Amino acid sequence: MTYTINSARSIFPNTLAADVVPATTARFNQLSPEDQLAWIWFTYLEMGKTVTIAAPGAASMQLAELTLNEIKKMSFQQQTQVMCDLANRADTPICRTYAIWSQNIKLGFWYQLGQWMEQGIVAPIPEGYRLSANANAVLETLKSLEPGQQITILRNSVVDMGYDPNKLGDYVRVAEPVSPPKEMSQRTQVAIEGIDNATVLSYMNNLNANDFDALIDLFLPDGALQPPFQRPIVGKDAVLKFFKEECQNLVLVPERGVAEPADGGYTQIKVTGKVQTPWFGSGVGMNISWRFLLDPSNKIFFVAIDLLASPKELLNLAR
Ligand code: 45D
Repeated sequence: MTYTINSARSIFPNTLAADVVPATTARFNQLSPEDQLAWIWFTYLEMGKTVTIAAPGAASMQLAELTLNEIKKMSFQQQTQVMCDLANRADTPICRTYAIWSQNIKLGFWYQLGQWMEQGIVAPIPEGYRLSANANAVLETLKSLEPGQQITILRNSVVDMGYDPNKLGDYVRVAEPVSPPKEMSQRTQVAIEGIDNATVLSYMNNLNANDFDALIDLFLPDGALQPPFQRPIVGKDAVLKFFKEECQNLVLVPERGVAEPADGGYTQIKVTGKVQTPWFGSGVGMNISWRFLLDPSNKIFFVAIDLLASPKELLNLAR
């Protein structure tokens, strides 16, 4: 048999992903816009007790600067309206601008607004605001989760805001500039217990070095990558675009894995380990698995990245 992207998605079917993440996001999306904003604020305060968000780089902030300055000059009432519009996915000029930003620019925008809310420059969540019973229940669920799951839910809530990009027609996404890859002398090499496959090791090392051109060469022309809780991104051009827009400065710390022959001379490899995002650095290690399907020439036909249900899953290498 030959593989399709769809059949490749079910290699290593025992892998337990953190389904609580999409489930919690769905509950969050049922809340009113006011409640959503207040919920994010309380979550942000709650998480601030254990982890710190790193300030985004100047280059990415520049891309949101015009909008941020516009908001800074508004009255508290207008500022609150803008934030509610974003949560409401309304059709306004700011919501349309927001819609074409990359994830990191959206996060940087909110990072700045959060700072300004603390400093009294942007309208705060009204003192004494009481979350609805539903919002409270969602907050309690979130508190019980691992930090890696919490930040994923928080990120989801932000990236889904603004006008729906699917309704925009043609547009060009605004993303941070791509920095050059790390100097050879600065690069690190991973070691993965149980894995000596050169493609998998190069995948980790090139992503850690931000060397996206070398990284994409590991893929077949019609190869695909499936990020956590998303549909596969198919084809080299689309995958490369995703790497450049969303994957700078990740730290992959794969720990162990298993490799075995699959149909038609293919090889399937599962690796588990940690991933750190530049937003939280080593403060948050997300428990991740990579499920690779390599063709007979050792190129990547498919790789799925999953956020795991629990640390116990790091040891689950069953086929
Ligand atoms: O509304 O191998 C206020 C891939 C209140 C690539 C606020 C990967 C009001 C291939 C607080 C101001 C990428 C798939 C809002 C690997 C309000 C690959 C602000 C995986 C919104 C391994 C809120 C990478 C703020 C992974 C400031 C798994 C929120 C990466 C900030 C995961 C939230 C990265 C932030 C994650 C969340 C990053 C900064 C989950 C960042 C999350």
